[in-house]
Amino acid sequence: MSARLKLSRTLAFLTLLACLLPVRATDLRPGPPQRLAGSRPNIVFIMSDDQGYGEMSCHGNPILRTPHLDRLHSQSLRFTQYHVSPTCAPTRSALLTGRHEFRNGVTHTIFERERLRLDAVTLPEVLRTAGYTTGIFGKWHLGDEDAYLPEKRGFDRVLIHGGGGIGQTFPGSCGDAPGNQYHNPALWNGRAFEKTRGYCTDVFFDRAGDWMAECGTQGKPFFAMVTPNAPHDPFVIPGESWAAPYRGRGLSTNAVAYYSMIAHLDAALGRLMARIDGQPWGRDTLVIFQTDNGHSVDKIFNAGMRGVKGTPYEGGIRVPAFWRWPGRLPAGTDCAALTAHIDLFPTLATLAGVDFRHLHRQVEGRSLVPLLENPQAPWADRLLVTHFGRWEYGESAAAQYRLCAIRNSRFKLVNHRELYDLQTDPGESQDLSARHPDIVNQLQKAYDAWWTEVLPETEANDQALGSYLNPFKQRYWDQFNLPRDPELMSRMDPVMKFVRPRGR
Ligand SMILES: [Ca+2]
Repeated sequence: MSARLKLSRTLAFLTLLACLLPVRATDLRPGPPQRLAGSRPNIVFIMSDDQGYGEMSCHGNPILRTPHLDRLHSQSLRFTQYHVSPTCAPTRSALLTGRHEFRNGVTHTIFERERLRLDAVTLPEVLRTAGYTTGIFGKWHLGDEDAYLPEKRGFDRVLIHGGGGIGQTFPGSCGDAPGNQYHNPALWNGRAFEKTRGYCTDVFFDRAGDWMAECGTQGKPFFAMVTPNAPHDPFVIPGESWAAPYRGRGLSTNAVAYYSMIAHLDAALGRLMARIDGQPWGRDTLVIFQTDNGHSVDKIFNAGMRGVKGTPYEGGIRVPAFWRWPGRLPAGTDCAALTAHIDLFPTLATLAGVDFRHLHRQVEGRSLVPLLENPQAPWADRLLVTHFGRWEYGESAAAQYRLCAIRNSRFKLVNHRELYDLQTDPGESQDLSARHPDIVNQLQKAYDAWWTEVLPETEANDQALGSYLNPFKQRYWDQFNLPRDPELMSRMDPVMKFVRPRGR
């Protein structure tokens, strides 16, 4: 029996097992009369960076104030059990391809292991076949070499920083323009760098809004990805007035700055929403807000969840997901079906009316359209796998059971040994593995089969030797005819990727 067949049989058994368990009541009320498939809305997809589920007042944060996110929340259909990967590039690759990041070769956020493999078909490429114009404003983080840039992966309009964050430098290809900062960053527009003015979040939101207004007047549907790097570290306060409300509240210095960055992002989001709502095409526009992983600042409000960014616990991977489309989606409604980032691709392709059946080997996610039409619609149970990745070079085998999880809508197996019942214990505090050895065993088998199947997909990027200069720095130095900085160059030697930390 092939590994794929074994895996599919194991998954079928587990799905049956899950269906026999009391998952949730099913309401079969009919959905709204308008069908959504092929309705071709404009799509504005907004994703902040390292903002967790708890970083908004509508989710109970006792300190942070986010009036515009709260308003969007009240206007949206919310997927309350929506899961992403534990870190940045992995989530982005899954969103853009509809499959787990490891199948994209993405197992890290640096070291060429953030590169989205070139034979993957991306969401904007598919949307373009349906007549969409596509744009990205913010963080890309799926490869900085020429062939990997968003203008080569389906985006018509580009305004991005390099690497995983503004100003970063890593060995090999991952890194941003030299000397870049959160204020007044130089950004890549697909042809050259533009020296922008203002705080990065404002630049991304406002330029996205300008572009949408252009698209809206042309009567062509558009797909805009607005992916600010905030509130990812470094924690740079946008201005003292944003930080002042959070001082003297018992927060760490980092937490004050972190909250100030989110409050500021909330205002930028509000400005963009006002622009959308002020346009005649606004009602034909689907706005989606989510974040890319849990928060990175420890010891702050976390909505009752365990873990932070980089962990397989819910605090690392369960994030907000708001879908707003006036008159077409129910407002102020929660949907608790088990959903994930891999569902975005098939959902948006379906809304755009694209036939993507030829991509059945790529797309693992499910269309959420039945849930958009009726949040109580039947939703078969499923298995989702999480793995942190980031093993040291050559040590993937040892990482098999490190910071990983496999789950259905009720049970979650963490690190191959801890079992949690998420329906009764969303804080993952009581290990039930001794009580349910049969469920542990089945989930372990499914996980092992998955690991065996996906690991070979990760090797090309693991083995790749990156460039000797970060391409973003090289382009910047060339464009502005600047001398190369020897100190920065010493930090880009790609061979460092293969050097294990001392003491190991
Ligand atoms: Ca992130």
